[in-house]
Amino acid sequence: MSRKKFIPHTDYKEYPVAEMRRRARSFYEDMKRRRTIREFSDRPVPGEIIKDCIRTAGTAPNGANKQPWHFAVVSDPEVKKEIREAAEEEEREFYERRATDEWLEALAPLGTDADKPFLEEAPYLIAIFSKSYGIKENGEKETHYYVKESVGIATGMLITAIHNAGLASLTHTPSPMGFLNDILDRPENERPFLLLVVGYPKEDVKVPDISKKSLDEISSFI
Ligand code: IYR
Repeated sequence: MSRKKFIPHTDYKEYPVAEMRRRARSFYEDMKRRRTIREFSDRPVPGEIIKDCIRTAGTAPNGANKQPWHFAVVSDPEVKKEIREAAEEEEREFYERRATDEWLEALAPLGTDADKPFLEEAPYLIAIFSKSYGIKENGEKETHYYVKESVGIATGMLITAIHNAGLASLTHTPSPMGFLNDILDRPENERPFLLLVVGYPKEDVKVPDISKKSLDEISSFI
């Protein structure tokens, strides 16, 4: 029995080549303005904007369309405080003990340290979980495929959607992040992937003076 069911892809849009050029260039021009920031304003952001950005992330291509992700959106100040305290505990361990000298050297230009006030100041923390396996309605386990790749792609699309909406984000990875399962009450089949801090930048925020590699450095055309 075939379980294939195909429908016409009527949503596809072709643009004239000149229009494609313009779109590709202007999307690049807009994306290269994106910067990771570490100081957030506490100005509120309408929840519907965050929901639409997550809807965008949920359109990501992924292994066998299992959609192995969960986005836990935290705006409750009490929960943010708990997350900050747990993250700072891990971060202190990291900066004082776990990090190698080489790693600390690599982080020096970013000016990071174990204090993470943005975890309380920003209006939203989005904890992204990858589902290492699914659970079917009958309780049986369901294998998931290419989980890291899938969740990585969805997260990239989320970051892009947030930038496109006019907000800023920070990809934060306190390590290990197991405390997020406890605080957010997520099940055993979900692993924290990263914590995305979202909001407006604090007024006059500064960013590290670093740059991206050129096209020649990151690509080859054969
Ligand atoms: N998780 C730590 C350290 C850190 C690690 C990398 I790699 C970065 O690009 C930035 C920070 C922290 O958040 O401070």
